[in-house]
Amino acid sequence: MFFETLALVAFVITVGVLALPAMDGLIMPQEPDEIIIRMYVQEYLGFDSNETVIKKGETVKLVLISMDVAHGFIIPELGINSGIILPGEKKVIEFTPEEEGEYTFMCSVKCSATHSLMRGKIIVEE
Ligand SMILES: [Cu+2]
Repeated sequence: MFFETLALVAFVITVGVLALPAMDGLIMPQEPDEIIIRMYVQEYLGFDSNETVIKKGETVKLVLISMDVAHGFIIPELGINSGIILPGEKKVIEFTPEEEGEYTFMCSVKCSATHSLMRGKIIVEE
């Protein structure tokens, strides 16, 4: 009986130790980092966060908010396009950068006379 109990205890501990790393992901899922970018007409501010450094291979959530008029958010090189974001609206785009580099983002809606100056960049580092 003693040895059966001992074997059972050893079994339970082994299973527990093996299962722990897997359990960790279940109990505390890794939430991607959020990058909040507010958009205003260029005459006022443009993108409030116009340069962001992120890590290659790590998923991020871009939280895009139009603060005044309708805007859009595109990163042509990454094929990212929010579509129109209406005043006060928020859109979330989740993506995982696969390549290092500097990616220009810009507004895709002609929102003011200086719309074409509305730009920023995301830098993807190793
Ligand atoms: Cu614009």
